[in-house]
Amino acid sequence: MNLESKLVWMNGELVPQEKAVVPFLTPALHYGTAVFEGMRAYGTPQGPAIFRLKDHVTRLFSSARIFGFLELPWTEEQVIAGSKAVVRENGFIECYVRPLIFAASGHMGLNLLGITPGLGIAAWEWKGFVSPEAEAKGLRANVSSFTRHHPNVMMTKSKLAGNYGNSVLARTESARLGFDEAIMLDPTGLVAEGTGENLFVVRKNVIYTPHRTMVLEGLTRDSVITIARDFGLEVREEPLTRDQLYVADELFVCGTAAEVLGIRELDFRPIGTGSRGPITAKLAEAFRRAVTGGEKKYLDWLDYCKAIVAP
Ligand code: PPE
Repeated sequence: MNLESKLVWMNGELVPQEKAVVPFLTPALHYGTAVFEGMRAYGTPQGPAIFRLKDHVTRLFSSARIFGFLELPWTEEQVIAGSKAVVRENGFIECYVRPLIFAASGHMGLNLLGITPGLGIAAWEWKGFVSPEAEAKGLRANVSSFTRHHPNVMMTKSKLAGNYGNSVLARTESARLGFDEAIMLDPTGLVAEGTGENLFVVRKNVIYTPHRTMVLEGLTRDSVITIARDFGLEVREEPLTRDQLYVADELFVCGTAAEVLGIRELDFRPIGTGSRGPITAKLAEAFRRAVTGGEKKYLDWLDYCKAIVAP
């Protein structure tokens, strides 16, 4: 079972988990009017550190601005401090950290005016995002029958809770069909992303990924692009079609929860050799070294929580 935070940061203070509850008539629960972040703390030689914490918190505030939560009573610095406190005070070394700004009270109308926002930060140990077999060999995926949001329908650059109905439709369908993950196409039919990850193609030693226009600007995506270019690999952001995925040498997805995962099969077509490819493996290993403090040049991606590591 996943270990969850005993202490949750609610509206500026750490409270026991039993007190971090919201009433049934919380607008966010009914309308998906909440924005969130997903980040991870990793064990490093300096104790637990949250990977790209500042960038995640900046994206949380961007999500709030995009959605229209305009006046928030918290600063980015408070959320940074609160996130570190949740990791530290719960005694976590490695965990997933989830800040969420939500429509807490005011009224039940479809309007943010007059709504009071709430902010909670919790964490849990999120192991086994996929089976060990899928992690080692690569995922089996399908192209979803559901289309990724058009950016003028839902705000795809915002991690809006309501957006995730789209991902849940696709992921549930995929699971019921017996796959590990779904790849979503955008409203023009071009490749967008996974349900909770960005997507990459490797072909003839060049790495391709869809441009940022239609997808979430993933921080893992950004980190992987940096790592790949530092290896001297060419990375191109350009439109990709479904059939380009079928003829890839390698495919992989990446995100905070997923980290870097190969795709070994798409729509029943084996990709490349039908196993996780060598460039994917190299990037996944380098990413792992970066997040755990094993790569000097990426140390500034780490924000230490200053917990004492058990001997
Ligand atoms: N696209 C989507 C739609 C998405 O939700 C995520 C993160 C990404 C791309 C990758 O972004 P980043 O984490 O910054 O590299 N998805 C979050 C929630 C996933 C879940 O299963 O829940 C995450 O990975 O935390």
